[in-house]
Amino acid sequence: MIIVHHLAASRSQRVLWLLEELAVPYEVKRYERDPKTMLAPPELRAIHPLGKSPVITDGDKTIAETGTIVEYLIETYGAGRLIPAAATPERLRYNYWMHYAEGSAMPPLVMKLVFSRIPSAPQLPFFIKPVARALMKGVTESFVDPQIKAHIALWDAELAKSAYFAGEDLTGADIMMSFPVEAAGSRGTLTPRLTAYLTKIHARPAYQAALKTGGPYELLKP
Ligand SMILES: N[C@@H](CCC(=O)N[C@@H](CS)C(=O)NCC(=O)O)C(=O)O
Repeated sequence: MIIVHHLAASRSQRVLWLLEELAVPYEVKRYERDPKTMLAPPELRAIHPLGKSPVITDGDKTIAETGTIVEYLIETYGAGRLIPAAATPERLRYNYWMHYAEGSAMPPLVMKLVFSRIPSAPQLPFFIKPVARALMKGVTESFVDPQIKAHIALWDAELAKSAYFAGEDLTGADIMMSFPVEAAGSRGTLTPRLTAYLTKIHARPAYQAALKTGGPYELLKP
């Protein structure tokens, strides 16, 4: 039985969604975030040394990193589903978005969240807080926000070409991209096309079933 080590309101929601799309049985072990730091609890380090989520175990295998998990599940249990045929233009798009989601899209979104929290960090002396606030605001407005805007424009242009990120069918690339699109949505304004895309994937029975097994899913906001 596959066990998903699932951190509340996190990237691991994608893994539950994928397992529901593939109709593969799984168990969820849910971990709650520390309410002050919002970090994962130390028990997760017993599963994988970094203590991040998602991690899955499948028999004697322990697999971390969402992209690796998504590729593993599709290769092992997909029987050709959710992946375009090899050596097609769609397969290249699939590979690109599969790796881009965590490699390029998430860093500025995480930066925005972290920078927004620095000025209120309890460790910061009170007289530093206004300076930190001004600094973080400056960096966010001059560097992070323009990057996020460029990423959003890239997603919008891709979805102008086809219904999903790697062609006319839902694939693992959409499962990977769902989190950056949701995270960008919770940090600012998406285009109408991206909003419609989110509405479409959220309406899928497998997405809804994953919400039930994963528990409340409200993304952290800056
Ligand atoms: N690139 C990794 C990122 C893993 C990651 O940062 N997960 C977050 C959940 S959104 C986490 O565990 N945060 C809690 C912590 O860092 O303690 C992946 O996609 O698996």
